[in-house]
Amino acid sequence: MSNTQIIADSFPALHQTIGDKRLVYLDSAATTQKPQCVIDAITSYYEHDNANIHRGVHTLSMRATKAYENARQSVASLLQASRKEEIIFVRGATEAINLVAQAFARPILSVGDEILITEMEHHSNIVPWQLVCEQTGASLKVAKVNDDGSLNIDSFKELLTKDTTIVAFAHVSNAIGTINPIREMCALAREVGAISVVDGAQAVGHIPVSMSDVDCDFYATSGHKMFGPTGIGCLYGKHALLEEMEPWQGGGDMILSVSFEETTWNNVPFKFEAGTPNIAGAIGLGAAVKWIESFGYDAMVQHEQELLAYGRDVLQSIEGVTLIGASEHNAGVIAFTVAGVHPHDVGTILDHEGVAIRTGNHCAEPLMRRFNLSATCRASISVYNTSKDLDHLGSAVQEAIRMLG
Ligand code: C6P
Repeated sequence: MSNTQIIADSFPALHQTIGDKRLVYLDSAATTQKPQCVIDAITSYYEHDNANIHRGVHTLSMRATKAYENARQSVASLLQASRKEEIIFVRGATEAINLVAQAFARPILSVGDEILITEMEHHSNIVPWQLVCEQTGASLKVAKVNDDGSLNIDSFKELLTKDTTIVAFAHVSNAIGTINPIREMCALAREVGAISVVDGAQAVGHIPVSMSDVDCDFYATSGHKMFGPTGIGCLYGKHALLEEMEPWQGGGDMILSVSFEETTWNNVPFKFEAGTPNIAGAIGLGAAVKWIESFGYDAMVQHEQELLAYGRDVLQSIEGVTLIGASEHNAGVIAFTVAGVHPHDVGTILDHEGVAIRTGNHCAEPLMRRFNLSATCRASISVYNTSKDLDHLGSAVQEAIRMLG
């Protein structure tokens, strides 16, 4: 049995048929499948340790608190944060970016300030900034994307000025897979005194990321895109910045003391975790981190890069298929169109063949417009995929062309 087969075996949802066809799951950019150890960690929490955290003196509460805080430590180690207090549990990358926009950016922005993003952002890294611009009078600037899907770094540099207060960009584009040079981009932001916010939703489940190396100010992740459960993610923030910030939501656990006259805040990170958090989600995420570590990023990158090259070849050899934004530095995302067949129809026919891909604008409408498209097909790869999956994708696309092209 090949290594990849052993890996695929630990993801129970992959072992099913769609109609009479083997499931070929190529939609990991939307959400990854979950390894058995993550499912077991969540089940075990509910079966044995279910209790609220940070509040109880009883055994279950102490066990739950320990597991939740261990998960924070695991994420901090994976991201090479300098301390675990720099990790705030949130619902996902969307909530992480909104937290920064409202709790960090909103109080410091005013008319004349600029927020720089790029054309390849997910709506989650556009709309929170538009909201905060409306609230403060700051303005939004957008760096261009090249025809091959890479960032136009000259455009990025040109738009960085003394007025730039915040620079927010994806580590990896969800729609086309471009890996951005985030270390260089954060350094450029620092040169003009701007704060960097990296949307890492599509990175951590595929490539190693080190906060100490990248030296960004904030970094957002989604647990469900890194083999963890939905409804949990993390915001990394530099400790000094988190200390300065006011909380963004009020409630239990985020306070030290409350009176009608004066309320004082709890320490970082609890100041940003009002209310009962997603305890089971955090524990599941902790298990996902351990799974990533045991697999190892070297093996992950090698496997996904081989499959990316293979998948591009498979699709490019089909007449009528055009790859979109297939840059050199790309994670395992293949965006494509099929001449004469709408992406949604391609997706439907592929589903009949057991192949799961995503079609549409991928919550990146401005990027679609940049390529004069309204939608694309997107096949996204993870560690459990094989070259056979990509062969299957190729035959299913040929079937779509035969039926509708
Ligand atoms: N992209 C996709 O199919 P949430 O929904 O909060 O977990 O993540 C939002 C998000 C933010 N940034 C990037 C780069 C993303 O890819 C996503 C989620 C999914 O591409 C669902 S739209």
